[in-house]
Amino acid sequence: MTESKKHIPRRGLLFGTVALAVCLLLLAAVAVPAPAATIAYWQFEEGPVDTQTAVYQGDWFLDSSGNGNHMWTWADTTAPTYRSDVPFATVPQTGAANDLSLQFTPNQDNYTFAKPINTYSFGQLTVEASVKVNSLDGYQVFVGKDGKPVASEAFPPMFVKFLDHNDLFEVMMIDASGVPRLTWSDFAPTVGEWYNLALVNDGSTMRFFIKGPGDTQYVEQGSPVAVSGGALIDSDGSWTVGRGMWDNGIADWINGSVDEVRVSDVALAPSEFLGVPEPSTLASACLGLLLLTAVAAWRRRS
Ligand SMILES: [Ca+2]
Ligand SMILES: [Ca+2]
Repeated sequence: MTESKKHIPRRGLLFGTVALAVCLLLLAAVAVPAPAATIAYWQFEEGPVDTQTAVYQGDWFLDSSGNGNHMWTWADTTAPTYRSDVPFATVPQTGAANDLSLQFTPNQDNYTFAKPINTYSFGQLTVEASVKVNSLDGYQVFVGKDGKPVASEAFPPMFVKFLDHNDLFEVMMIDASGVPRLTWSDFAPTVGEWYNLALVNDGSTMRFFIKGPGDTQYVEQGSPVAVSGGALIDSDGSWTVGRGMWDNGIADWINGSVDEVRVSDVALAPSEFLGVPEPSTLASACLGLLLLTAVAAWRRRS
């Protein structure tokens, strides 16, 4: 056996050991069971495409979390339209097909009428939504919660919003101490493009992330905001898609599209957001690499 041939298996062994160690670390990270965190998840897949629902004031916009937080719309004129225009054809985090989104024009909305989520107490809270604006005019709330829980404030409990005056995204939660906490995007969205938004609050800090066109990851916006007493003030108003509230009146209808709205009662990590592949996908790729390494080592020996 020549000197070089003796070294090949050692190099292979070293590489294989390092690969195994990395894979074991990855698997250990993903083997931790995920908490039962999803309180509502509206995917808007009911369809059919290019139609408004004919079901009013009845559960139609389905919550796939299993918690029964389905939404309804008030009347034929308030129903949004299903479109095949989606932020992604497959949800990166779950691998689920995503065929449809909802397109809204002003005065169209859906909401959780008398559903459990309305009174759910959020010590921590993550709100995710994929959104698109068709106009930079008007204040537009993609996802909101109805009410006016603090008498001295015009704010509702929560919103994910587009601001007319500076064309930025704005997110707000009134924390459990009764103080509205706000932060903003670092950029103005482009009309007609999808943005994947995530508002995360662990009960002491609120953070805002966006994955926009061309981004491979979510990018944090602004700076973390300190909150006090818990993520969200308790209230009993509906969760809304397509409009919000201001000073206890319905307001801020959108001219745009919304898809994949998920509400969680934990502060999700950016690796857990809907718009990125879940870590177990990486672990699978790692195992594949390990297998290839083993096969290559076996071939060199034989
Ligand atoms: Ca969808
Ligand atoms: Ca504007």
